[in-house]
Amino acid sequence: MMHFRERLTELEKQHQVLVNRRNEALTPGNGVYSRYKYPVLTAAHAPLEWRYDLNPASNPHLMERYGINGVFNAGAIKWKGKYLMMARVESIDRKSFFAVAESDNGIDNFRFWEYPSIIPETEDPDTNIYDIRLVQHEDGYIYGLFCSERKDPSAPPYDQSAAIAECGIVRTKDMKDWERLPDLKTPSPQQRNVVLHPEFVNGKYAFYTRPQDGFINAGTGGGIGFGLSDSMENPVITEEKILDPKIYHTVYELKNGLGPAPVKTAKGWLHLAHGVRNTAAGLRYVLYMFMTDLHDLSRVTYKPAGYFMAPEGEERVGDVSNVLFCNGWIADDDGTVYIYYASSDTRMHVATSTIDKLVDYVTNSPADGFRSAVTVNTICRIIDRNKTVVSDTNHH
Ligand code: M1P
Repeated sequence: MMHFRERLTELEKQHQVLVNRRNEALTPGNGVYSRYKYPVLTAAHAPLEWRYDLNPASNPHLMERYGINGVFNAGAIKWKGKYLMMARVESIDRKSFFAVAESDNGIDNFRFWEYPSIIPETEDPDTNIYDIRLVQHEDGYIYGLFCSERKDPSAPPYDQSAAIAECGIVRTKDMKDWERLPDLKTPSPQQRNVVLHPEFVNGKYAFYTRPQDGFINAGTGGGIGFGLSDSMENPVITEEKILDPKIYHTVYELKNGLGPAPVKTAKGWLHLAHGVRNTAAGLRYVLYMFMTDLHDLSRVTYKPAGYFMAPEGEERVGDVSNVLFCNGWIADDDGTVYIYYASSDTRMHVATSTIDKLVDYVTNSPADGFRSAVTVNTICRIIDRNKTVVSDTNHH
């Protein structure tokens, strides 16, 4: 049997190999973004100090004492020159919490900070917290909006899964000390995927919401909503306007939700969202993009047909298979965009693009025609146009 010291050396070696592994872009890709060979953050990236009692006296077999089940759905921000992900870390007890991992280049060598983030509770403690969206607001704070889940107090005793999802809010100036604010109040009984807009709108705080009737089912809710609140200390939205509804026979037929906070470009606000449809194999989550007007934030100006990214290869398999989810991206000063997406509620990946490419993709890709005949027509027009391109190319 391996001795304590040998086991520790082996565990440390494997951990170092993992966190030091260089990532590489996969080519040629689809021209819109590049996927990367390796996931950027996984359960195995969690420091050994979180999982093991490293004292040979109290843990002679060097057993894992508190395992990590998954690392996914991370918020992201560039902070003091480093690329930070604030991941949803799920331990073996099914509880999620947040932990920051940082990298110098945004594509590899992500390392968790020494301790997970300490998120204060409200008077009504959250049972579970997840899916934080980080926003550097123009008021000077970094806000984190996340899903706070509690047991539904009105559920009968035989129903142990009914829950209520609400939007929890924290803020910080240093990414370390988090101040908890009251949960957001909206006209909807439940909320998930709530995102703060980075700028004031008519002196108010603007939110993207996702009203829903039930914990899983959006019911009469669904769609990405938009609403305003006078303050963050008493966050209340009295009116929610749906800016991007769920639509029959699309990739966002069952429900949808905004991903990270939108990125401002000369042509409009770039949005990344997830769309969900039901299948015989369960729910399928894909990512899609759209753009909103610079002055009327609730007006969608461009929206390409279908998905931007869907689960591929090993991304398709995990705790909740067939899911891509994104709640963090970083638009860098040089125009590079780092899209941090999770696959199957299990691990984090990165895809890179640029503002120019994403604006080109969103503004020049054909919109959804909602019927097979329109899709065929769109593809025929692309073929027709390519005939002239091909004869021109041959001519030269
Ligand atoms: O399991 C897939 C996702 O399901 C929920 O997302 P939504 O509210 O849009 O359905 C969330 O629990 C999310 O964390 C999870 O990845």
